[in-house]
Amino acid sequence: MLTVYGDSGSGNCLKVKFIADRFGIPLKWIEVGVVNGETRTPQFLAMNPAGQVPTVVFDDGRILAQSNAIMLHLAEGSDLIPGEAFDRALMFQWLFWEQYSHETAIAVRRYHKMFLKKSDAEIDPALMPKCERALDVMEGHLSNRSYFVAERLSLADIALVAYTRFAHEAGLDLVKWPQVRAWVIRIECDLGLKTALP
Ligand SMILES: N[C@@H](CCC(=O)N[C@@H](CS)C(=O)NCC(=O)O)C(=O)O
Repeated sequence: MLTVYGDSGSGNCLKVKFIADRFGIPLKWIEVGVVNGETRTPQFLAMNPAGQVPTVVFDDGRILAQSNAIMLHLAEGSDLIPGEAFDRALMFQWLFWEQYSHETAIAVRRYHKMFLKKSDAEIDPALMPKCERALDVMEGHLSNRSYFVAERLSLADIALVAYTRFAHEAGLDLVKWPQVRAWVIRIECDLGLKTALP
């Protein structure tokens, strides 16, 4: 049984659930609230000194953090990781981009708006153009394809959909990015999820 320490409002944490559900990996979810500081308790920090969820514990006691590292481990050898080396590198390209240029904009703006309940005026004004830029990059990439890599579902799509499906909660209307909107619904459907889009 995989034990997942996660906040169910977090796209990073939900990535782990998406993969576990897809492969029928039984999991025990332990809710750890980010807003109320549960990632900063001595007990949690002893498990993950970075103080972040998701953090997973395997049956043998080994601990792993970082959503994309956890997904890669759970999906090892599966069709969610391209077998061909260049396609696999492209998948990594999008996983790294998601963490550096997408999650740091859309997830962060959503967090300030939805979870910290800040008004737009209180949120760093640099975040909105960064969010829009990320969606522009995705829109361009999806203009002539249905999936991010190799025209099939991969971890790149799952990593990127985790927060894109909540873009409206960050203050972005995906109607302005129609290819991205259609792709979100496609990936949610592939994952058996009810759409999160309004
Ligand atoms: N790059 C990490 C980010 C993890 C992360 O920032 N988690 C947030 C919740 S989405 C968290 O635990 N925040 C609490 C904190 O940093 O104190 C991942 O992908 O897992």
